[in-house]
Amino acid sequence: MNQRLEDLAILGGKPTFEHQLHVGRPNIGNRDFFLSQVNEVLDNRWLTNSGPKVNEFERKIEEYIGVKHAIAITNGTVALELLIRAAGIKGEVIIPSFTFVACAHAFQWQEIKPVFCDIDPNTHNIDPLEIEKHITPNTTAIMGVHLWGRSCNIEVLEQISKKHNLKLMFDASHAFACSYKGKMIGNFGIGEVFSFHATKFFNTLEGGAIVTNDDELASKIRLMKNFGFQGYDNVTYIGTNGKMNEISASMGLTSFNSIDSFIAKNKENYYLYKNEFDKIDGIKLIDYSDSERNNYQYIACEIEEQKFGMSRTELIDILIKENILARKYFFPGIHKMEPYRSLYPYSSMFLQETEKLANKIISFPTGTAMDYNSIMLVTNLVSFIHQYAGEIKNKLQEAYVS
Ligand code: T4K
Repeated sequence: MNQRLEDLAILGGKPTFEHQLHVGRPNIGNRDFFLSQVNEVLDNRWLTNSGPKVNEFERKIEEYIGVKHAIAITNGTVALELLIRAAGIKGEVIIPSFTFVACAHAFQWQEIKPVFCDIDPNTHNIDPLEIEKHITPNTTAIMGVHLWGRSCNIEVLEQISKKHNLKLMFDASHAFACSYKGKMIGNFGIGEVFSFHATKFFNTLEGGAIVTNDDELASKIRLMKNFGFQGYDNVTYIGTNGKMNEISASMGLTSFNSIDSFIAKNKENYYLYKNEFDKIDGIKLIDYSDSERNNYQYIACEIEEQKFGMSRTELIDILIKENILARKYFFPGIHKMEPYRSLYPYSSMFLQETEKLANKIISFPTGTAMDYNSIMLVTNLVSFIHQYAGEIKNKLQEAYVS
């Protein structure tokens, strides 16, 4: 643990961690089970195209979420594109800017205009009170993103979409195994999308799923993810290749076996971080509601520069030198990235809360790769940095000038 300023790696000391700590370090379930599944896949000589592992994985998701249809897809981004296209969303769609860039790409890729709406600073999710000012005659849909796994204000979004005859869909990439008012996420809107990317707490290497209770929409997506084939030689619809392969589904089945322990570990990590960060002025970890099911997969904090003593960016620069790869999810906001910055240059006017949050958010490493000792080292270091923030900044300034 750093006792002196000179011990900080940014000031010439040895990094706290020999190896890098990552925010998205994958959770790996039972290796033997996974390898036995892979062996079965190889023995079957059925590697993709709705094989037995994908079918089993889809039925497991349906059962877990209590939803009628789960369609396993190559990744979360293609899943979004497919749901958007199958639902006939066109023109303009209202989405938050404070999220991962794929949320906008999935629309813009299909020449649908993403219209960026501000967030509620308390929830980090799309602010329902801001939505109506963005509705135009071209608006056809709203997409909420359950950021950090905390659900959007679904009830109010349903009211708004109903009032204006808009489709409502959700990006639930962060919210697998989470609930809203006791009902599992995945049951809302016309459909919802999960990401099972390696960095998600529940992974299929790469992967995603579309879940819906709409039979017609589900059949359409099943066709579209397989080039529109309805049986051999018969294409009935424009489609793409969005199929999950059998090895990814095997990883999904493996992740299912450990899902409770992954969540328990994330929860334990979350409360360790919370306990320590609550003692430090100027750093606030997001809350998860005790009355909902949560996966606790993000240790997302806000840094109040005045109280903490330095900015989020200054803190991250110091942590990276210590081999703690904390991230600025989701800086700077999609509207400030290309092509959106050039296409929609006036978006900033409506995104004050998004911009404020993007400048103070920081995500810390968690998951099964983190243990008690490493979390205590991280939190003690953050506490030390806070305590000596002024001195550290002066020393960095001196080093910069000389
Ligand atoms: N919607 C939302 C709200 C999303 O957050 C995402 C994805 C999507 C849609 C799209 O879903 P997918 O098409 O991805 O299924 C990462 C992930 O790549 C991305 O899936 C995720 N959101 C986003 C929040 O985070 P990057 O650019 O930060 O990834 P990268 O490569 O920097 O990895 C993050 C950290 O994890 C690094 O420190 C390295 C570490 N890592 C990563 C991988 C892949 C490992 O330790 N092992 C690994 O295997 O986007």
